[in-house]
Amino acid sequence: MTRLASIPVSLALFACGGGGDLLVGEPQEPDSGAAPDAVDLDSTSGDVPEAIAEVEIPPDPLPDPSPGCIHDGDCDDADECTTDLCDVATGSCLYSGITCDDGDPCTVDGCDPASGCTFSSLRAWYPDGDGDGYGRHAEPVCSLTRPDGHADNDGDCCDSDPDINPDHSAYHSAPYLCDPSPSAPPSYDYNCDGTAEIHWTDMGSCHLDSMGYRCSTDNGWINTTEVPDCGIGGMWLDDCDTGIGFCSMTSYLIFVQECR
Ligand SMILES: [Ca+2]
Ligand SMILES: [Ca+2]
Ligand SMILES: [Ca+2]
Repeated sequence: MTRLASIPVSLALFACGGGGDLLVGEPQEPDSGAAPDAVDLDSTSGDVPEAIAEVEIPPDPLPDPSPGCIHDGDCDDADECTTDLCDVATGSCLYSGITCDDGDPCTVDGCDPASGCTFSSLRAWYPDGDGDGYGRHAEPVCSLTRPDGHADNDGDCCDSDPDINPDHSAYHSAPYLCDPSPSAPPSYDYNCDGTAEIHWTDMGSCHLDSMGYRCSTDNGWINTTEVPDCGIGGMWLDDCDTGIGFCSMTSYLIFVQECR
């Protein structure tokens, strides 16, 4: 009977006999006295059996041990909320949390690992004593919603008079005193922009045209070289008239400079 054998990968070719016989098998001790097992490949079919090899595959070599960090740049935990440091002595990375504080009492300080410190704003609210919608300059209250008696700005320069605020448009010939700050000097800054804006700034004059026939009037301050300051009175040219070859004032008003 023809035998097929599973053999190690190392095959030994013993003989290539005549008559076309091909004997393949494991080497045998020559003095064993026993005929070696052989595979007679002189089969009637002529096919050569396929040898089955059992090969032991050695394991992959172990990766090189990590050399550890050498400098801070070797350490990165991909967290923007930590400071990445290398302990050179041990080769170990150290990650410590950062402090996020913008010093603004009206923000909530936080940290996003992807982007770092975050400061979400609360709104600042200022006390509004006269209820005109404008708060006075003072320490704000920080809140998402408006507390009673507060405004979202500090633009009121007199928080005891609801008529004095940035919306005020009229000019006045007399200053105001703001309670409860009697020590503050009188002010013409009715619209709280920090300045006393003068209302009447034109200088007056009468003009005769080049032909000498027509007289025109530039209304404004006369008999002075400077525009009067707030609350200061003066002559205000009202009208001019034409004579023969001349142009002269015919009327004037007494104005008191207004400011706001
Ligand atoms: Ca106010
Ligand atoms: Ca006011
Ligand atoms: Ca003003």
